[in-house]
Amino acid sequence: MSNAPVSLSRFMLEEERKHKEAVGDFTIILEQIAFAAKIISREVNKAGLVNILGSTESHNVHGETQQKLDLFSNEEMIKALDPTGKVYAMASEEVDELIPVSDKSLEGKYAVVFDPLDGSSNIDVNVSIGTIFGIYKKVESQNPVDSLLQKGKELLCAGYVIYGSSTMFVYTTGNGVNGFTLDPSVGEFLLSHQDIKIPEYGKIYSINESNYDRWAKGIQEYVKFIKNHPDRQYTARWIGSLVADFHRNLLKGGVFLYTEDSKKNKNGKLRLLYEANPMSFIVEQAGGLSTNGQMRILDIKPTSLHEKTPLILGSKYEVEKYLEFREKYV
Ligand code: AHM
Ligand code: MG
Repeated sequence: MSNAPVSLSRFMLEEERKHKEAVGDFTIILEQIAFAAKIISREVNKAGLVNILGSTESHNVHGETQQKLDLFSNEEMIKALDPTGKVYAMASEEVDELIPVSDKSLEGKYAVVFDPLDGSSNIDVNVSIGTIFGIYKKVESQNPVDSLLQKGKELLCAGYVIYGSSTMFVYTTGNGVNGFTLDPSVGEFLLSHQDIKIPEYGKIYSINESNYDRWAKGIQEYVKFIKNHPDRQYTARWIGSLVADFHRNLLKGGVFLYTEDSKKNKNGKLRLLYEANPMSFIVEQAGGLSTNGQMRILDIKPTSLHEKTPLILGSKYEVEKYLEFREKYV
């Protein structure tokens, strides 16, 4: 019995039982995100076969409008969450404003932020992509947006799903990070990576070095230092898919950076609410660090749904070194 695989559902129920006050609402939301992830995973896997890729306007053989996978994923997330009646406010990378919810959801006690399918430039070329999400408790306010513009440190839960050589669901509720791999034969996520801890330092650095000439001196000097590190030889890895780059570095150790530059990404490229904050909560829970170069990501007070932030996260050593270099070359 003790060797029986632990499904995500069972794991979540056991976690819920640890909280006497829990009434199950939170578990329902997580279950529904996992359900949407399975559907997205199915579509991602067959994307090449059914030619689902292409513009939103294109039509399939039945004359039906085809959807891009990122819009499809967005709808799946909303369709999974809204009927629960538990989610009072939602924001997504794919939707400019607050997502309208049904009347019964107005009674909900939670707010959810998500990037339904991150790394969309990789969809057409069969490279790993992912879903990122974060869950907050609703705040008392007339304006539902206030429930979404909370600091990352208020997150109750954050997670991501990676659609790679296998599909994995990784999440934390502030009590360690656990990973579950989808067993397609039973359609269940099974516990495969218990209590994930990021190594204190790694050998991987992930940054889009094509931006080198547009970085501040401190960033350039940091990358030079990493490349010529006195104690070990680092290697560069850049998939261009945050979930995939982050997932690898979480398991192996190292640093991921999307910094500010003087031209295209004046405030970085990644979004605070549904990219930087959930990943930062996860990395801290795994023993790593996350910063924008000036402050802890989880301490930033968001001011708009889609604001961007420089994001540097990973093993403690490499992130602390980054801060040293930034301070030295102000
Ligand atoms: P997206 O939200 O439009 O998919 O863009 C975010 C992605 C991240 O997954 C990745 O880290 C980054 O963009 C890659 O950027 P670049 O194209 O500069 O390599
Ligand atoms: Mg994105």
